[in-house]
Amino acid sequence: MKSQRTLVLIKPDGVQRQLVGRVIARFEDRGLKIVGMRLTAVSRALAEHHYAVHKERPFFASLVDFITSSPVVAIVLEGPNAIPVVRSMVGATKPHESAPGTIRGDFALETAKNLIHASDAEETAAAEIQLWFGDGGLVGYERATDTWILSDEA
Ligand code: FUP
Repeated sequence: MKSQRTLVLIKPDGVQRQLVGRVIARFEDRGLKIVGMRLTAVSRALAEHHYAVHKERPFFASLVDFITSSPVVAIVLEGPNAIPVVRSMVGATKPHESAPGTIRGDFALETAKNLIHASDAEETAAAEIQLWFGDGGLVGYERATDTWILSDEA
């Protein structure tokens, strides 16, 4: 078991549809710890950097337009295997392939409005957390519930 941190973005559609609380509640219910969180407008530069891997894809411009169109909530979650755990809770990229019970499978219908982003690997998580929160933007702390959620080795 490996303690990991991962970046989640509740994208403009999630904020506008007032689903922020319900999405965060799923992660809290699972036992993941919030170690960073902020509501923020997204500059084009930040959006282009975040989605740089998709720069050559035909949907890149609309992806950047969309994520800069309205605020997002950026969150860093911590916990054992947090990266794959959160990805599995988020569901497949295309909502028609997302299983019911996942966030996209329960709340989204279109790939371009699939509500949420989550880091997909350790290297991307580290880079994305640095990009969105920089140095010193996170808060590590003990929760009273940690002993009931985490094993002693965590
Ligand atoms: P994911 O990691 O599940 O968010 O998926 P990707 O990194 O592959 O895609 C990032 C975003 O690009 C998606 F959330 C939506 C957008 N996208 C499209 O609009 N069309 C596609 O075919 C693939 C992705």
